[in-house]
Amino acid sequence: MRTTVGIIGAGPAGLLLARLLHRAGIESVVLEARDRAYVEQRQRAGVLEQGTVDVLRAAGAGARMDREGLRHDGIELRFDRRRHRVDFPGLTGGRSVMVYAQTEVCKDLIALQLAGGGPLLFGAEAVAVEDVDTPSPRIRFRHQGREDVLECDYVAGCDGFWGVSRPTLPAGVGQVFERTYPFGWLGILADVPPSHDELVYARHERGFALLSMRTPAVSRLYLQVPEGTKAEEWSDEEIWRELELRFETADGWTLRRGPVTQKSVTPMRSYVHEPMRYGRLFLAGDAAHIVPPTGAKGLNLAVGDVVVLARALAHEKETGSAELLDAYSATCLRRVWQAERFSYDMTTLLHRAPDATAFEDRLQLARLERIISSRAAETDLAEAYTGFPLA
Ligand code: RFL
Ligand code: PHB
Repeated sequence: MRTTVGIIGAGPAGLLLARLLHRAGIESVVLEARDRAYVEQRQRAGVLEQGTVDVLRAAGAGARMDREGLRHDGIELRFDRRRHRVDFPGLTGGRSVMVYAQTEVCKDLIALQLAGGGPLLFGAEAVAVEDVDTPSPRIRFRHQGREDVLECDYVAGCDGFWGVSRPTLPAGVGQVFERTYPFGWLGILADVPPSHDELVYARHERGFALLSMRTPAVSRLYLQVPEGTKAEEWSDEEIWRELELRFETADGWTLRRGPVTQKSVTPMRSYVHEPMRYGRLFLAGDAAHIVPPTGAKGLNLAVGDVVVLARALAHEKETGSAELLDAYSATCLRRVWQAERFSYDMTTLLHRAPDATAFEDRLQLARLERIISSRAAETDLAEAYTGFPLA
């Protein structure tokens, strides 16, 4: 098999890249290890930045998002049993975010790809990426019990943190910047209308909690839990009780309970691989970088990367110049590091480390007080949350 761009992974990065390339008249083939149902049901991100929304619309993938997505003009910060709303449009000159689940973004992009894009193979696991430092790289993959080869001009490694692309880089190529956290998130999906119409980020002595949503009838909630916790260790009753404690306010706010339909634990990590390119292999999305979910940036970064990559490939096709491809890594990393910084700040602002001292507790509260009492500090948060320019 032969194509121009071999794309490994049908997460948001790989699917959107295929779509953008198709619209630029560039051929691609997408290889996805898992089956379609798995990709469409894997619960993950929920918040799309304004820039991501604009890109999806321009790519022709915005119709259902515009019908069913929920526009959010703010978030609530909750601490000390008090509530503070951050007004995004008021602070940023009109910007907002969209709550529309990653599962739905993937469903929309898969439907478009299958209806009129290039090949998208499910159950096709890339096992090796070869010759990326030559003009004709190859992807070896397994599909329907057979070994096959995809020959291409470029390889896009969109295969997430655990994929094969990054590990195929020769030892000594590049540098890793990493930080792990001594806690994770226990996330639940519940069949109950969200208890608040905007996301609530709660800082509590018992740990962080987040109220989010999927639809007007489905809530998504998270609890900070110790590293290594298994979801089964928590009964539904214990989860609701703990959420109530952490969200409690002085004004009598109440949390609505409902049947829990899904439960899982996510570890937290900050990670960047530099550079994001080696020869004709371009890493995009989680394959190149991870942020802790507190800043809601992972999916949005993946979108930013593939916009830059698609533009660079189109530029090369039109002008013969590799100038933008050569700048790919540096262009993406500027935005990546801003998201790393913000996600780290939000995480340390709101979570309670197991070894936190009384001094650090007071500092956290002082940082929160600063945000709610200074328009400059609050604007800083609102600008970062609604998104940095796409490049
Ligand atoms: P993905 O989504 O991991 O997709 C990679 C795909 O590659 C496939 N794959 C392979 N295919 C073929 N051959 C191989 N050898 C392969 N190895 C892997 C995998 O099966 C998979 O389908 O990466 P991508 O596209 O870079 O997208 C990144 C996002 O998924 C991720 O950053 C976000 O989900 C992060 N994230 C959030 N991001 C946001 O922007 N806003 C949020 O509100 C938000 N919340 C979250 C999150 C992530 C979470 N978890 C579970 C990590 C909340 C959570 C709980
Ligand atoms: C989600 O809805 O899954 C979600 C929302 C905001 C975050 C992280 C996850 O910061």
